[in-house]
Amino acid sequence: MKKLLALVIALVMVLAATSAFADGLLKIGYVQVGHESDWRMANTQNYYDVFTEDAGFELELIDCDNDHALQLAKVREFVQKDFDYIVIDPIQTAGWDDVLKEVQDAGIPCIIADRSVDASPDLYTTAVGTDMTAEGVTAGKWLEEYLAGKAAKILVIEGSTGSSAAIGRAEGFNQVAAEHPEWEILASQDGDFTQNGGQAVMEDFIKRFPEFDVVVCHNDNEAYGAMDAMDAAGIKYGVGEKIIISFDATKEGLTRTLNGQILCNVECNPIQAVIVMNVINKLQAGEEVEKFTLVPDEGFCAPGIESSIVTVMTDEVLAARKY
Ligand code: GYE
Repeated sequence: MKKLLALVIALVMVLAATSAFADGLLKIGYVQVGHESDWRMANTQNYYDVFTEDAGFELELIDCDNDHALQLAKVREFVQKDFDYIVIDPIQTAGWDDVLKEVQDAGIPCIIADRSVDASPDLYTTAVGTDMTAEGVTAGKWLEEYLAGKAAKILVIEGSTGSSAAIGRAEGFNQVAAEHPEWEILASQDGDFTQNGGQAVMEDFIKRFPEFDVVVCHNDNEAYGAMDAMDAAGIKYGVGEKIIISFDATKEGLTRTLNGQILCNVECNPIQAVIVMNVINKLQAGEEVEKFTLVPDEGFCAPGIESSIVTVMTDEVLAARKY
């Protein structure tokens, strides 16, 4: 009886194994940050558009809703299920060593996408993403040119605390601010990359700092929230008024740049899935891949502003925007 049972179990296991590979599709597990912003939704859609069955993939994308513990648990689940590749968009930079080691020990190639981790690069296969610090520098340099020596009181609505996107953008902007004693950063607070978060922080700022000149928002959705708060308080923004700087340069964000509401919008390109797919295809072919593949991006400013740092917005630029 025992022998029969063992035989049945063995048979089931063989069948399970064959059916997993019978379709010939590569199993890709993607732990996505969440659904906090338009940028994120565009990034998720891009993965679904690229990692199709026709292209030879079976994609399981998990929306981790900004929950770091859930993200770790889902990576471990992918390991248990023996996925072919694991793609991680890390909610936060910290706390990755153990789980990356587990993925490595299981022999599963691991790609860090979009945001970065604070772990040794030896612990993952490769990374794909933008340079968030450079984005912060671009915003700072644009402001430097625009203010041309004028003093400014600055408020910052940060992205999610502990994320490389927020850390990098703050670092880059602060590098430029450090060269300007006439700039004063009044406050910097987490708006969690959401419209509601941006609005709540701005409402609070308006009460605490009635006099300010610039609001730096770490993404477009926070900027929309900040605009709602300023509208409600009767505060004007645009050329000659309060200055709004934003990041992401989504279609809606650039619409508001073209119409002069957001004066500077630094792009962060969410269309990253093709680059990740190319990396996977190279690894499949046994080729070497770079440790880091940069997704390039650029900055934009409102019409009527001259800039040597960013591109001045036009109808054509907006029309060509895919996300
Ligand atoms: O800027 C923001 C999103 O990680 C670069 O996360 C991304 C950031 C993006 O929620 O809108």
